[in-house]
Amino acid sequence: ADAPVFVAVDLGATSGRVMAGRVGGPGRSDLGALDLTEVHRFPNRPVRLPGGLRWDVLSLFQGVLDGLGRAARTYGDVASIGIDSWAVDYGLLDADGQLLGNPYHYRDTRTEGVGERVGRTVPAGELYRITGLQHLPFNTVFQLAAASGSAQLAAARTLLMIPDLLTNWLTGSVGAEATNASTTGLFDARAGDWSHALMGRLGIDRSLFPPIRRPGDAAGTLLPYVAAETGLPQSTPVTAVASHDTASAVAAVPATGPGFAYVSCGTWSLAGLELAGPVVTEASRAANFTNELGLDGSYRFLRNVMGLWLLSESLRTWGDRGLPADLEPLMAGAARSQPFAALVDPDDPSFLTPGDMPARIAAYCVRTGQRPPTDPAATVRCILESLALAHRATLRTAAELSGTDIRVVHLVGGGSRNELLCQLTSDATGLPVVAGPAEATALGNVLVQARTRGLVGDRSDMRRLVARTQRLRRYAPRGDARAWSEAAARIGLG
Ligand code: LRH
Repeated sequence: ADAPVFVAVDLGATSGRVMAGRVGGPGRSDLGALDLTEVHRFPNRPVRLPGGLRWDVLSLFQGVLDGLGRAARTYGDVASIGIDSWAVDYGLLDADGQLLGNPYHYRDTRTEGVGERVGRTVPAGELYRITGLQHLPFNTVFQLAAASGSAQLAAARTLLMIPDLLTNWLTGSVGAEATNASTTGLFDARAGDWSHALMGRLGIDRSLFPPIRRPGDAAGTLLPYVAAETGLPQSTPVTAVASHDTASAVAAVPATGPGFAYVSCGTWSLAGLELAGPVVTEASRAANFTNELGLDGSYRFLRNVMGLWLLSESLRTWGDRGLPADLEPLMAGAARSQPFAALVDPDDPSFLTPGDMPARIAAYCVRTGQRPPTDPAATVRCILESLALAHRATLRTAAELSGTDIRVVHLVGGGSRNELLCQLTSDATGLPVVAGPAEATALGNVLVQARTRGLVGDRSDMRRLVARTQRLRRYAPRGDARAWSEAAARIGLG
């Protein structure tokens, strides 16, 4: 018989993917095998309504069903299905279990200034000591505070994070997967469970939050209408994976020893370390480092860097204007552009919401006394060098705050395909960079499912398997370390 097929549904901010993964199994190498095939890919296009920016969650679910249908036609049965997506966003269900409206997009502006308001009830330092979470304006706790008093929230009986919502539509089961729950700002990082005390103080109804389930837990089998629509047997199990995409990605980082840092690079660059326990010192709060729950009780000590969002929003803007917006020639142009001509702090709040990114970058440059980039290729150069500088600053701070030595940087996710970004990250950090796999998130999703069948062991086993089977690229630091230090100082990332 062939190795069992595991289906990973991975929803990102710009596209959704349904992937089929095979792990080990009879007739395959004793050393273990791991391969991943894309079954279906569909766009994720948020929609602006009078009430704000929303996810088109119905079209995402249709994309999932289409992908499952294709998997059924290609493979017959599948061993199990797992769903992961971006963090912090949620859908609300009414007393009949029906979705109340389209989930808000975390880039919606309704949370502006809400963090400060919440801080008057629970001071930021206290919130941090309980949740270990970095302050991001869109953390679920702030979204709920922004929604306070709304008719929708009043009618809500259940809150489901995006992967849990789609799991509910596939199986009818209701649960809250732990890694994603840890990004809400309502989760006790040390206890590994919802903080009912915090909910009470903030006037958030604790009965909205379903019981926690852990990666590897069963999450039900397909409802009859899903089986009919996809052609998969009704008995097909859905498995809770590390449903926060970053948790799945870091689980599949192909590190083969200690002393590694990672940059999970896509729409965001999540840059940091994996630790055995949370670091919730005043210094880590001041540096805005987060402690998100990872697989098997590990912690991701990291900071969100604005990531390739700066590039994708720029490409979108140029495309809308009829300017050349093909990535390849722009990357070639960026590689030839003058180094360090213009630099930005990628985490400047002006870059967070959708809009004309090249104009915002130019405005940042003017504001900081720099000559703005003169053409799209120079803008791309500015974005990539600035990201490399933010990776450098973030990893240095992570090492300092946790007392760890970094020997190698693993750059995973879609950004690992960007050779210039990988090289610049190596140059800026002065460290070797191992790039890939680009689909680390889907691999992490598959591996957690495979583990429930005993096909792979603990985290280090998973990582060795990824390292042995996936194509990786290595970059060594080049260039002038002093020039990078000076560049970092120019934008306050020194
Ligand atoms: C990356 C990610 C990240 C969160 C952000 C909202 O996709 O999950 O870890 O901070 O989306």
